[in-house]
Amino acid sequence: MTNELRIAVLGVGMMGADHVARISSKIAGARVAVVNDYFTEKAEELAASIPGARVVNDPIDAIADPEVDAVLLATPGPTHEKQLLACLEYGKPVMCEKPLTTDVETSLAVVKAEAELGKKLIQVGFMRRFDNEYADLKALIDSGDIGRPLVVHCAHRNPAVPPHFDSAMIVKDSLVHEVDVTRFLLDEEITTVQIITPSANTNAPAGLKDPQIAIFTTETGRHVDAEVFVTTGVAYEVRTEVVAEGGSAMIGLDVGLVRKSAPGTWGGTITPSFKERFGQAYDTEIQRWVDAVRSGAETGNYVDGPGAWDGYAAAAVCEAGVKSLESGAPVAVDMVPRSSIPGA
Ligand code: ISE
Repeated sequence: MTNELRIAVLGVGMMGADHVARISSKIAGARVAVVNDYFTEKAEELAASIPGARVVNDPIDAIADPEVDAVLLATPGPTHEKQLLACLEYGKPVMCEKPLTTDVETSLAVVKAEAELGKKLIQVGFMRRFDNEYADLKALIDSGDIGRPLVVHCAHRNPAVPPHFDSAMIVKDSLVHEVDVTRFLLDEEITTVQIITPSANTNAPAGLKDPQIAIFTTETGRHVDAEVFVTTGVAYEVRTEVVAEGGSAMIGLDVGLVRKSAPGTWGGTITPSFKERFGQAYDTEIQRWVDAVRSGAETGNYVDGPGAWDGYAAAAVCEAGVKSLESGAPVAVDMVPRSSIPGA
């Protein structure tokens, strides 16, 4: 494709608006052609600030629009199934912010619909795979230099979350990234999940089970633990340590510049949110997606990164996680084998 990719951005809340700004200022070979949001005024205000962008009020009309080449979905999760199926129906490549859909059954239906089409059109926005530090860690593991990984320790801390965030959302919205990181780094599926809830943070909203400690077991019996703590009141922190047979490696120290100054103090800055911590990852993710879509007609491949299957696997692990949250016991992940869906 020689022309710029014309993207429809559906949903312009925090993430969608961030992607609109990114596409308009940093991404080569693409522009925002259409903006859609449930709140029309918000869409109109944003479109007015982007040369050549217009508002289409109905999300399915935006997907079907003949002057739209690809779709970026940053709409609420419950709308994804219908919108993804529409993207498949109209043959539009789509970058879908997580979750793929909000439950396992509909995620599987989307995987099957894409497989039947025989074309990979869906990419899921698990952006950590594009973060330079995670990419380095993955390359180190794949090089074999530290031997076979046996254990992974993850820490995932948010300073605060919106008021509607409940205990299950800690699993589906936050822990889900550790699920994807585990599958990405270890290249195998997660088979059981246990979630332990220690004494809750007294500064968290009443009833919120925060922090949570998740334990995953993988197909070959490897162990992953993840501390997810979303009301620390401090900063955004994401760390991963891999312990292998021939050494260990850690990313996410997030130290940046360390300043020493009189009278005898030292320190640096703290990262406020995922928008800053993973800014580079989002930029790389969207640029690589745009490049893949632009060359898709020749290569037959419209994704460069996690696809619908990865979204389904994450949904299945999170469903087991939510069950474990209620019982505290390990819960087996219920997933169909990938080989049962030709083309998935
Ligand atoms: C948020 O929705 C994200 O996706 C962030 O990456 C994650 O770190 C945060 O915990 C979630 O709430």
